[in-house]
Amino acid sequence: MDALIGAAKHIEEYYLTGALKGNTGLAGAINVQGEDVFRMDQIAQEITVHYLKTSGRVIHAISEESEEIVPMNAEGRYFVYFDPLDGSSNVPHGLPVGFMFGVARRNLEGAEDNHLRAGRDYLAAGMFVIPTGTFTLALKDAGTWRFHIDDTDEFVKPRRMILPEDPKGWELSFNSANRHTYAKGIQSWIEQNERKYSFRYIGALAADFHRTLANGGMFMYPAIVNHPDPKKNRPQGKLRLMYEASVVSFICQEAGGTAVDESGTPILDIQPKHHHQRTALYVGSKPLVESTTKALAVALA
Ligand code: FBP
Repeated sequence: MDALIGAAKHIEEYYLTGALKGNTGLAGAINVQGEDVFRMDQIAQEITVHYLKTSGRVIHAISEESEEIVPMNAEGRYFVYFDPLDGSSNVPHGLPVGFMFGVARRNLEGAEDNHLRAGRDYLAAGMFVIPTGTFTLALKDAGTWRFHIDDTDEFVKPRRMILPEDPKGWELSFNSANRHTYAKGIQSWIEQNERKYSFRYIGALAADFHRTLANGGMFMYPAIVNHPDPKKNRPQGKLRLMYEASVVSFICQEAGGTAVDESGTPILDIQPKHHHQRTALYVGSKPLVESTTKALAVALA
């Protein structure tokens, strides 16, 4: 955990001085996801790999910014799945981005097991919202806790995070520009529900979910199945399962919430077939998430 915290602090330092040092631009490369890579993505990746390797505790890692699995320490005991800088579209503006991670233990007893773990097998998951100095950490069967950085650069004052049950303060978070490309069931769900809740969208999963966790409600990135240009459809979803969706779903579950994919399958039960596998995501307060699953099922019936 010290390595992850050290990496996050270092990334935040670079992010805070990004504009001054000219690091907010594109790096002129395309990543495995087919996206333009920002210089800050590369910096965050290099910093994280350095800290995890130096810890000596990690056997290998999976990162959004690395096509292949990143080998680390043969004697390592943990797998780490991370997105070193989530919400890249916010980088040029110095707006909130996230450093997200999930941790699973290597199987020391039995045969060498594969690293493709379902979120349910994670031991811990967390996210730093940069540059806000907040760290949210969930530990298996031990809840979700939010820490704040103090003036000695230490994360302190852990506060237990439980999703508020009172729907009065709940919020909805999704890219409204995509609404007409969603499945009919979700389009009608939005029409029936959007006036009941405030709408908030920062464009970075870590930052948007950070709010959802505090105020309740739901963040969703549904499958895109009705795009006027069929080539732009994304029936498998946009967000990545192992280092984005499973991370916020693990954190949400430990805070009393839930998360599902387009078919209503719990995100934490999805066994990854590939380390950059994508998924649709509905995460947040149980009543809202479950009502989207019903709406999707009704529309399909
Ligand atoms: P990366 O920036 O790490 O690729 O993450 C994907 C992401 O930026 C999420 O953080 C965010 O929720 C979503 O994509 C925003 O997508 P869009 O710009 O389509 O709303």
